[in-house]
Amino acid sequence: MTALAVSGCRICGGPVTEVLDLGRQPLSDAFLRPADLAGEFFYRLALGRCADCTMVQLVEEVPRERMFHHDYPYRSSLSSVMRAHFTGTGRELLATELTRPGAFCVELGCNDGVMLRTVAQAGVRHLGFEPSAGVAELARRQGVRVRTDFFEEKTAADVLVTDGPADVIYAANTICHLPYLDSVLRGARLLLAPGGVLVFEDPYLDDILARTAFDQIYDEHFYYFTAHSVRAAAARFGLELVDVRRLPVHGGEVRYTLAHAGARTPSPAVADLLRQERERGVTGVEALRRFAADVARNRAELVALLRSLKEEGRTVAAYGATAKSATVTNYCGLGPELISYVCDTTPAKQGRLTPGAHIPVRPPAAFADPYPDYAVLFAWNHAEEIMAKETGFRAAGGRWIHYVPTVRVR
Ligand code: DWN
Ligand code: SAH
Ligand code: ZN
Repeated sequence: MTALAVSGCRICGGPVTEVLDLGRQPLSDAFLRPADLAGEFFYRLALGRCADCTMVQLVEEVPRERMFHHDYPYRSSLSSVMRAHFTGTGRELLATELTRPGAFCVELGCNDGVMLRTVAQAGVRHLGFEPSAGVAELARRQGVRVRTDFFEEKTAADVLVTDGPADVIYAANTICHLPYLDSVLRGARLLLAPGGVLVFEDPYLDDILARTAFDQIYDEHFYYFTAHSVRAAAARFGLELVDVRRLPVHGGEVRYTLAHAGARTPSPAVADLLRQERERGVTGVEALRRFAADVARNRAELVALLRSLKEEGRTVAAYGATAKSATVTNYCGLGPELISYVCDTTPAKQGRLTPGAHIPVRPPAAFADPYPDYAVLFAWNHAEEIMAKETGFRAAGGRWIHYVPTVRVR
């Protein structure tokens, strides 16, 4: 199973112009044991834009089974901010869309049950799709009903037979992971009740560009949505964009709501965001070219800083073995000689080496033992939560290195 070069837009078949090449990259969530080093998988990470529907997407597709399997390490519940976000989301769905007796909620990428446990605890009918068996099992332990499988047209059709139509299909940080979005949207249309909604939230292209957050680009993130590109994709499959809401999580996301075409009146927020996107030029190719220049500058500055700290004999570690950091370390060529180790709370990442760069991952307890002089904040999207826990680092004279939106030492 090698990566597939995509010929044309995965949604509409239109011509895709490549705008940013981030080079040869490993699987972003494949944390290695020493024995795995020989067989490491690589693909070419590059971003393209469809000239016809404006969808920004990767130009190579990694087979889904290579990314999402029983050892997939990411656990949504390890951040208290994200737990609160998803508890709030569950309560909101219960209060707005899941009110009729017998209402049915399907979640794609339910992970460890961080959102669906709230729906399950309310006694509401639900089903999570989660192909990564390890995290699916954690969700079951939270009382969540899970099918260890990929959602797509075929599996959606099965659920329609076994459970009937869905009032809500919800997905966080999952729809953008699915290159076969055509099949997913066909499946959603099939499974949604006439008045049902597909609600999904993913990193927002405008926030990525505005913050030079190039580390949001990695194998799992196949699409980089805007209201324009989502509206166009939905329309091809009989769905309509009826609401949008900007979210502060993960560095800036948008929650999109799709309904059957003509079933709901779009909220004023949709026209507003479409207008903002036109004004800001987010959907054009120029914004992406500017972004590519920003990314190259960001890399040069980060590499120069880390090399000079090394020459001065400073100790440098990192915090948060994120999927995002695979792009940073491999694009910038940062290995253990520049970043000695990275601390992370995820049990399945600890004691392993980061993909491609092979930086050792240690538990957070190792951070203060002793503190490094500098720490690169790879989990910058969780900055507040991490700063609140790690106040001892700065108190001991330690300094954080940020690279989003610009390289700076704090
Ligand atoms: O889209 C995706 C998002 C939702 O999650 C997936 N494709 C994969 C994953 O991406 P990521 O790894 O970049 O996500 P996070 O949430 O930025 O990862 C944070 C990492 O930092 C985790 O490995 C846990 C760790 N962490 C920590 O060590 N201490 C996190 C917090 C909040 C902490 O206090
Ligand atoms: N919703 C969680 C997890 C996001 S990570 C959160 O926001 O934190 C993306 C998840 O999608 C992974 O757990 C992965 O296993 C799952 N996934 C990948 N392909 C999928 C598919 N076709 N259907 C359902 N889930 C899928
Ligand atoms: Zn297209």
